Amino acid sequence: AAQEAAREDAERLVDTDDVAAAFTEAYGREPVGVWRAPGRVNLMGEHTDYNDGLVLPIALPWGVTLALVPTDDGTAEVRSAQRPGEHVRFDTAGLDPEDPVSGWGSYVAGVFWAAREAGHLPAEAGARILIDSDLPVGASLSSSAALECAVLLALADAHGLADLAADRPAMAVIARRAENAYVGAPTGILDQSASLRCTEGHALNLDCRSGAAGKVPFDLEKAGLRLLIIDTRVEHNLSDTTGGYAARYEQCTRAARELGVEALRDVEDVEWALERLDDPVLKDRVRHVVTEIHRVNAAVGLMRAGALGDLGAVFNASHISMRDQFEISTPELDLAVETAVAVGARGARMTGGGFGGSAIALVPEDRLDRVGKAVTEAFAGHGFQAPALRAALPSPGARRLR
Ligand code: GAF
Repeated sequence: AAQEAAREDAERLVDTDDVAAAFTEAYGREPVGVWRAPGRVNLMGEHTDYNDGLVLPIALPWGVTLALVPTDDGTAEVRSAQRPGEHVRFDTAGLDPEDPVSGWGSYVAGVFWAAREAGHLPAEAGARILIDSDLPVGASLSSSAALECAVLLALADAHGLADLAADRPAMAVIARRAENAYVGAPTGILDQSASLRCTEGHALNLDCRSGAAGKVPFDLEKAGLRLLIIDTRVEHNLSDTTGGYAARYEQCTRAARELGVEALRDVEDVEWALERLDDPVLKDRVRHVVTEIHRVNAAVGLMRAGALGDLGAVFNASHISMRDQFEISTPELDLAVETAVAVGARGARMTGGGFGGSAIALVPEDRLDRVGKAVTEAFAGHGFQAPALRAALPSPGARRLR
């Protein structure tokens, strides 16, 4: 019962009217609208995006909801229900990536900066914003991208930037630029694309080089399956430029240079590449990226064939590659994956950037409770803090709610 209560609590969604009402209370006027951008889990294709490769995310039911009023006073004020008392204020024209707004406000300021840099947002465009979220932070479920995308979509709609509002791929590029150049996290295009371009009931088969994307049906209910998200509650931080994420980015770039290819996407024959590299670490990184891109194609093929249960084997292979070749897993993620599979999941893998965060498990409906219970018990047995468990269906991408 406690586990059920914890799951229901984790699945509680922010109410649209509550966000609008909180805005009115904070600013003394009604918002012009309410927007929402979801988090994501990536089903396959990890650390392939910045190698020009393929990814396969779904949007989550959880995300960032915000209410906004556009202004033309060149200032922005932002409040968050999660951080009461912290009022972020900045002049929109004076934003400078060399001296960024600090803390969570930097994601919001970064979007203003990047939208202006791209020539969409006039200098005097400001806003009053109230943010609420039902998406955990640091769980590798893309809370940063959800915040960026919610702000950008709301600005595009409320300031009448019609060209931008009609172009989701262009919006993803701008939201990524906010994160890379303003916040300073060297991430790829996966998370922003997922939040803006995913559709309900489908995974997004995205080619990160061309930006082309296809909708892949992912009908878990028809297949009698559930996607269990196991949040280890070990927080990861991608904006740590000295950390593991940035190191992987650098290693992949170096390997591509040594191989004389534009990006690791261009390696057609993994043995060819391994023969040409000396550094055993770079060999491992290349093996992961090249095989992971093939696993995206394998997963898409199985999904299109309606063979969702068979995805499990591809999940398992991907996890082993991330654990052993790319070295981005943690003891908690490994335990979550191994336990889930041992008690009946069809397959499991860590998802997102790694070094903490969440794993996903493909679980037959009638084994969902058993898997959740076994993972919780295994964590307790290892002295790890209790994981947060959520079952998710592929949900709609970013949208205006009212
Ligand atoms: C993080 C990054 F933000 C993405 O760009 C992507 O590289 C992912 O890790 C790993 O696939 O979410």
